[in-house]
Amino acid sequence: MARKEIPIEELSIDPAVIDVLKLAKEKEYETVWDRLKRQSPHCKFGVQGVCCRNCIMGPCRITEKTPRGVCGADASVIVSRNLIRALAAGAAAHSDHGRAVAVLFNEVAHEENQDYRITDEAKLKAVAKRLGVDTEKPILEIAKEVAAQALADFGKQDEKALNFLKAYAPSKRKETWQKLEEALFSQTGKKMGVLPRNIDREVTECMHRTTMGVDNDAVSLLIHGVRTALADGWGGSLIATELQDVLFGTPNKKTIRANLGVLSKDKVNIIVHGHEPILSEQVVEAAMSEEMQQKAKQAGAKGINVAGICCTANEVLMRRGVPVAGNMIHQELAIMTGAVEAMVVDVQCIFPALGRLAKCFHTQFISTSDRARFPGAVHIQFDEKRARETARKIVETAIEAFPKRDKSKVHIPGVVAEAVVGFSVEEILNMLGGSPKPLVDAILEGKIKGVVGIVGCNNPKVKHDSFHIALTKELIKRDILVIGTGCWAIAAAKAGLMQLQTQELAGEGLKAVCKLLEIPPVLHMGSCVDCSRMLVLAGALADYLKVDISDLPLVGSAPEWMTEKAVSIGTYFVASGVPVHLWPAPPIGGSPEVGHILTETIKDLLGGYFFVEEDPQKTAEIMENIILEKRKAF
Ligand code: BF8
Ligand code: SF4
Repeated sequence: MARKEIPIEELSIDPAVIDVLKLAKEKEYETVWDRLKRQSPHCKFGVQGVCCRNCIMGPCRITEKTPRGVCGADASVIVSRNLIRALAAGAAAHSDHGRAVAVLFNEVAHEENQDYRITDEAKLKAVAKRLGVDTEKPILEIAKEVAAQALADFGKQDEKALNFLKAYAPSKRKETWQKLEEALFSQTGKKMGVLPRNIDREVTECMHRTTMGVDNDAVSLLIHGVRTALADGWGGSLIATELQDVLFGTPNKKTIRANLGVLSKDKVNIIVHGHEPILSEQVVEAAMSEEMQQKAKQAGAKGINVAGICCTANEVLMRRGVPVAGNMIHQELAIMTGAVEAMVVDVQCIFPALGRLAKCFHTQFISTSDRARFPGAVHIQFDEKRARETARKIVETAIEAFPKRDKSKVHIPGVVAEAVVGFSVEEILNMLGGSPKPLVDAILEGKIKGVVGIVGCNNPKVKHDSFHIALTKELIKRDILVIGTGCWAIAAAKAGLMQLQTQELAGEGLKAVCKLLEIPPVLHMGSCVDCSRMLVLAGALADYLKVDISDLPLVGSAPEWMTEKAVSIGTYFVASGVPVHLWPAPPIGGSPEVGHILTETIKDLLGGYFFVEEDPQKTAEIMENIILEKRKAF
């Protein structure tokens, strides 16, 4: 049955989205929802994860009548192989981003790049201290050693755990992983590694194991998935976050504006979209320069306005207070406002559909990464060694497009919300007076029952932002502090949940704590690689209390998730001891065995586990029950 026509009002809870969707319908601009409708109903083998294309004897599809593929692989093997391939892709995306930062940081340390510099020496010293690097040396010497350890995590060939994981993961959790490796060996006689050795190696090994005729044991495959996810969370993503902070500054509290209304009707609008601040920081810098502002004025504009979309938005809003035009689903809608001169993209979560759409407007759709090409895009290769020059060229291209703007097509919804953002772990500890004690006390006293971390995405299968917002409101009402990243954070900012007034929506205990600290009960912790900030915060609480993360009243969630990166994030939270909620359901329905392992068996092995729930109210209820249960053990 084809997906039925859904009224526009039912597609999103965001009034700016509804406004532009009405325009899209009138002008017949194609959107992600139109394409979803045409793709529906989705192939049920794909939905259940039982389609295998890993060799050319197939493709094979598992049904009751055909329980094995041509090679003999059953549903459990196929489902687990597909799952960890997706996980490997997600871990690779985050980690390739992390590598780019590590390589650049290494160049800066060796004075091989003049366009970037070390902005936050205090953070560099803190990272160095964790890694066991002597911090009494000159700053560039410290940087060189930190860079060497980061790069080694992508390339070392020994069997030891990642340098960053060893330096950052809390003690009890490291013991848990170590013991699990030993227990798996003594119970099964099979060696199954949990501690990641090298980020690239674990991803490569996922691909190797899942190729035809290699690993055909669901448990062994899934345990390697855990190892790969840990290489992302306590490796690639963490390296990205920490070294970006060193290069661009550690975020602190600030107020920003969010939603399509941040676009300006009389300035050159540049949208930075994608993920890597290596690019967006330079574009923001160039756009702010007097020279470029003057050029914009010569072109008839009142100046230049930069706004973000997706995680790039989160990076520049956390550090620079740049406004955010929206989350993942806003990317097409932003162009439809007719007011965007340039949509500048790098990698991840960028619709290839943008090229065709941009052609209906004066918008320059500019791709910049050698890893990411798009049909219909103008490519301006971003070269870190000539970063300033390239950024200037990008901004000039946007300025040149301004006179071509068709004023009759401009339609900017007047929807904007303010949000207090910038909650890095450092900023949170700073507000707490330097120690996690006040937060721990508030939790022990029950003023804050627990903490829920929410991540990512938008998915047109779910009413846009609806799960994010309903769940967040329900949790703060129950005195549960909500922290998070990615497109969830943008949803919360747009919905006004990151304003101080939101304290009034929180339960009495949480409200009192937030008033004291002058923070909203909903904390923006950054982009998706910054999920590592949540791990570090959990680790700090665990080490402070001398317990394991799995003992803490913490729960994770990825409502509205869509990307393979979320598979990796969810798994590294589970592997770090946190129960994780998912909606939509992951493609594992074809194997009850895999479902059981991920929702039950894994609890005893790692303390964390997955659960799936479609209803936000029920999800909040389940989360509260998990939290209350964990609190009993305190
Ligand atoms: O890394 S939340 S839709 S933008 S994947 Fe993508 Fe999901 Fe948004 Fe950022 Ni994260
Ligand atoms: Fe089919 Fe096995 Fe080949 Fe997969 S690996 S396509 S199940 S024969």
